[in-house]
Amino acid sequence: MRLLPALLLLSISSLAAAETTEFRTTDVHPPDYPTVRALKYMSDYLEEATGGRLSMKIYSGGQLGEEKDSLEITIFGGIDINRVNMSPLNSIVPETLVLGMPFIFDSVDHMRSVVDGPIGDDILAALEPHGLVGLAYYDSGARSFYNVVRPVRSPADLDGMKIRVMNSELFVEMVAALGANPTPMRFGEVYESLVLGTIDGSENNWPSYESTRHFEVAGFYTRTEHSMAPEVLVMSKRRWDKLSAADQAIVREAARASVPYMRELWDARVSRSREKILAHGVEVIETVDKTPFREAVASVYDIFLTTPELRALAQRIRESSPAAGGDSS
Ligand code: GTR
Repeated sequence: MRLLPALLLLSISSLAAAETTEFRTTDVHPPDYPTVRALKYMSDYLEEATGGRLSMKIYSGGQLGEEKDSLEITIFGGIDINRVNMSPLNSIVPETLVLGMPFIFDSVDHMRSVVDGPIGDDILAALEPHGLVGLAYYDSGARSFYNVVRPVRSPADLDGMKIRVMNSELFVEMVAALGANPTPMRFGEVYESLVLGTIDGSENNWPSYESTRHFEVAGFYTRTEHSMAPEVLVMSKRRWDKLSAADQAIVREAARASVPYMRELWDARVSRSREKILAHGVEVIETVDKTPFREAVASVYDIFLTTPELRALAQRIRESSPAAGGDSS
């Protein structure tokens, strides 16, 4: 008689222990890319911290769709964790625009200190009312222009070129302001479009330009470094709300723990990608006068920073720049 409750308890607790959760996770990059390796690190961390109860099933290479589409699925709860660039979030969460603004950061270090500080936290918190919980920022370095036509040394060289951009109005206007024809397109379609001549060029950081083999087709790369829109790791709020407070804390901790690992991989990958690109014979314009580019795109600040809150966020970033003697608070 007295055994029964004890047995019942035992079976309930072993059931709970056996119940494992694998978060459905997506990334457009291939398995060896720094973001995907960092997701694996996060999954291992989760697994270890919970004795195997929580982990992540990672679908890399855009198997669950390209960023704009997979973000919508994440908001509706069909994907649990999504690693995307901030830019496809621009139309959903206005605060994310600020991080992609042209030339807003002085350097990668400046960008990292901003996303690591209170400004970064405020922007992650702004995702929540839109159905996404911001877990951490990953790195994306600086984005620069590349094309199949000619070396770009000034905005005039971009004149009339068809340049692929991410699904973000900010990038559309930025490229238009430089005199080129912006073409929003999914990341996975760019290689073929360069080969077919549907577009003349695109813009991205060294690792993405290399991993996608765009450098084999588009042989002119100019270090304009016009945007440092970072990557972000988001979780579906629907999924998040079903977790216990303790598990939410573990998920946040695992995401944060993966950031230094990601940055280490990122820095190494930037150097390796660069070497590979140079060895292939790409004409890299290393030093370019950024002033005419900066001046040409200044108008996008007025187009997109339409509220006092957005302008204040941008100003906080500018004031935190090492050149302005700031600290990212
Ligand atoms: C990469 C970024 C991807 C995606 C891609 C693109 O640098 O890591 O998340 O945004 O650029 O241009 O679509």
